[in-house]
Amino acid sequence: MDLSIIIPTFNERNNVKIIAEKITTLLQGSNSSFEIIFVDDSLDDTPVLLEELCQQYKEVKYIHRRNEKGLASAVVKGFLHSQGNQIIVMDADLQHPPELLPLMIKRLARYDVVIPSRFVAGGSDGGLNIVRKLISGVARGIGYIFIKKLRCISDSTSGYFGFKRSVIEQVQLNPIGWKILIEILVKGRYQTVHEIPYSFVARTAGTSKMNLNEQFNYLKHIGQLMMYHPEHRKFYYFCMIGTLGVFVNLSCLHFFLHFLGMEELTASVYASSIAMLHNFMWNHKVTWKECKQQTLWKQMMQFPQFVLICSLGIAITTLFTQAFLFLGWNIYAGQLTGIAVSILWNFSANSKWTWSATYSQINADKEKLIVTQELPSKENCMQVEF
Ligand SMILES: Nc1nc2c(ncn2[C@@H]2O[C@H](COP(=O)(O)OP(=O)(O)O)[C@@H](O)[C@H]2O)c(=O)[nH]1
Ligand SMILES: [Mg+2]
Repeated sequence: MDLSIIIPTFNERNNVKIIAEKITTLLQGSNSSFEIIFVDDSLDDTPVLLEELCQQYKEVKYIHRRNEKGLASAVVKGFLHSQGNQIIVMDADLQHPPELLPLMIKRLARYDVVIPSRFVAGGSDGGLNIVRKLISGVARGIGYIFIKKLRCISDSTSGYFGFKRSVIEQVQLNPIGWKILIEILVKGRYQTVHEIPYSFVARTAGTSKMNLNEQFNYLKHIGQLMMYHPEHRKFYYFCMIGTLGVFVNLSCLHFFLHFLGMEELTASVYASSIAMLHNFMWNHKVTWKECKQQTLWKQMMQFPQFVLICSLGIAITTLFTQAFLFLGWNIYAGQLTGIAVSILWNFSANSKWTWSATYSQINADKEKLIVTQELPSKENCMQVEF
């Protein structure tokens, strides 16, 4: 089987017939064999219509789940029952134009993942109202900030996408909620992604099932995926240890000032030194635990290196604070900006020098992903290397 098209459905009685007809008309002339798998959780009579479609078209199959619900888990169920070498996921409500399918199939011969995108030149998300546009934009922004791999994908929350089966082979997919594409982009095995512009149109029949609960599920899903990649995990451990270090620092300062009666400057320097030692030990034991330096000399240099890098981090923060004061801006905003920049500096520099093996791993990952875009003029162009 060349292609499996997975369509999740929930109360889509007015759409299933139209989409099945459109897809079969579009693909029947092609040389590829295909199947359309509806994964249905409907409470209305959609399953009756799906049964009729199965009689009418040999390509149509459906799974009806009685005790389960949820878009992403329905799609995963579809993957498990599919046989195609290529897999395409799309909504039933015709907001994802089936007319794009022939081009997607053609591109899937060359690229591992193909994503019709609303946000590349020639695309549009006109089918969403202003509130949905805002929510969708914030959701994409959150993914962009917290998950590095999503940063070079313009439409990572899309429900319309295709990929080669090899991308998900031996990959454990456990999506929460709706956004199965981010799960595949984070966990899947692929090296090339191709984006095709398209216009997301408004629904003409049935209603949207998106709700507030799904927005919370999306945040949970992002949280889960953040910890999936070892490099992401390292960064969040680093931040958590740093936050704990602040409490250690303040508690020590209080102890030295009020219980030992130390002079302020001495108390502050001692408190910061203990916090630095605390951070170093935890980062060594947790964040970069698998990263052992080969020579004794390198091991001995780790702590001084860490102190030097963190001291430069403090200098960066001070620089920002001073710059903000000079410009007449708020000192707390300056301190916060400085802290954010110094966290990035501390993490990158310590990855690169103090626990250096990790850095080469990050670079190795970077070279692997190539994202290209379909352009109206040329066939496609190189867009970004991640
Ligand atoms: N199987 C299944 N499909 C669902 C579920 N929720 C939504 N869908 C389908 O997922 C697709 C996208 O849902 P839709 O309501 O159009 O979301 P929107 O496009 O973001 O407004 C449609 O084909 C829905 O029928 C669900 O719980 N189970
Ligand atoms: Mg829809």
